[in-house]
Amino acid sequence: MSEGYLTPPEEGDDKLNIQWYPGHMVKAKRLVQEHLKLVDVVIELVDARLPISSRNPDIDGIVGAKPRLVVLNKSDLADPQGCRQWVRVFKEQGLEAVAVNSINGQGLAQVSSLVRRLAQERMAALQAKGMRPRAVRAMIVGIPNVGKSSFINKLVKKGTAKTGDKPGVTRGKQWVKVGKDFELLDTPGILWPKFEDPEVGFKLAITGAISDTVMDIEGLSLRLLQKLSELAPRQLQERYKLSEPMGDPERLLNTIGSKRGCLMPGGAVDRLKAARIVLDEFRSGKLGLYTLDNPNL
Ligand SMILES: Nc1nc2c(ncn2[C@@H]2O[C@H](COP(=O)(O)OP(=O)(O)OP(=O)(O)O)[C@@H](O)[C@H]2O)c(=O)[nH]1
Ligand SMILES: [Mg+2]
Repeated sequence: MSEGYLTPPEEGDDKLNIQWYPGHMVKAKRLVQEHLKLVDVVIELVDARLPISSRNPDIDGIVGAKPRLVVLNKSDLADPQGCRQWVRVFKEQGLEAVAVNSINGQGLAQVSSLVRRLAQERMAALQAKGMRPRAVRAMIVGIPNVGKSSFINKLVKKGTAKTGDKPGVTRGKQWVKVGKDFELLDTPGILWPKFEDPEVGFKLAITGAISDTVMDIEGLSLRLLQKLSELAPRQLQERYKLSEPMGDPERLLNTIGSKRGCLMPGGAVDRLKAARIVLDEFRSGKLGLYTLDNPNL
C-alpha cells in the first residue's frame, strides 16, 4: 500500500481519525481521467467483502459512458452467498460484474471474455470507420490495497500461459498483453473511498484497506470484537476456545491475549499483540467469511 496519503491520528483521539490528502486525491483522479481516453473498457476492482464501501463514490461520473466491468476481488474472503447477491445487484444496475480471487485465479477466465464482449460494439464501430482490428484495451481502477497489482499479475500470467510464446510485457509501451487480443494498461488507477461515514471507515479499516500505521490498533480490534460477538459468537468461541460468555470486548481481548501467549515481561497481557492477532485472523478469513455491506439495502 502506498504511504503518505493519510494523516496520522491525533494524540489521544480514540476515533478513526482518517483524512485523505485532498491534493493527492485530485491528482490521482485526473490521472485516471487521462488514461480513460486510451481504453475501451474500465475494470473496476472492489473488495467483495464491501462492494460499496470500497468504491469511489464518484466512479459513475468519472467513468461516464465507457463500458465497465465490476470485479469483486478477494471473493475467497467474503460470504459466497453475499458475492452472488452482489453480482446480481450490480447487474440489475446495468453493470457487468464478476467475483474473482486474484490469488488462485478463480473467475479470471470470465473477466477476459466479459471484457471482450463489453468492447465488441466499440471495436465494430472502429472497424466500420475503416480502422484495422486491434487488441481490446482496458484499465484497472480501484482503491488502495484492493488487489489491483495481484489481479494484473494473475491475469497477465494466465494470458501469457495460454498463448505461450512471447513474454507478456511490451517494452516501451504501458500495455501488458493478456492473450493476443486483449491488453491492460500496466499502471492501475487509484481512486479513493469515501470516509465521512464512520461505519465505512471502520469497515475499510478492519478489512485492511487503511494502513495500520495510522490507526489505533487496539481500539479497532475492540470494536471488531464487539461486532463479532454480536454477529458470530460461535466462530469467536471456537477459534479462541472461549468458555466464558461473550460481551465485554476488553475482557475478551485479554483472554485471547493470554490464550495465545501474548505476555509482556512481568506477565501482563500484551494487548497490542493480541489486537494484531485478532485483526490478522479476521482479515485472512480465519474468523469466518463476511460480506460487510448488505446487498439487500
Ligand atoms: N485472499 C485474497 N487476498 C488478495 C486477493 N487479491 C489480493 N490480495 C491480497 O491483498 C493485498 C493487497 O494486494 P495488492 O495487489 O498489493 O493491492 P493493490 O490494489 O495493488 O494495492 P496498492 O498498490 O497499495 O494500491 C495483498 O496482500 C494481496 O496478497 C484475493 O483475491 N484474495
Ligand atoms: Mg499495487
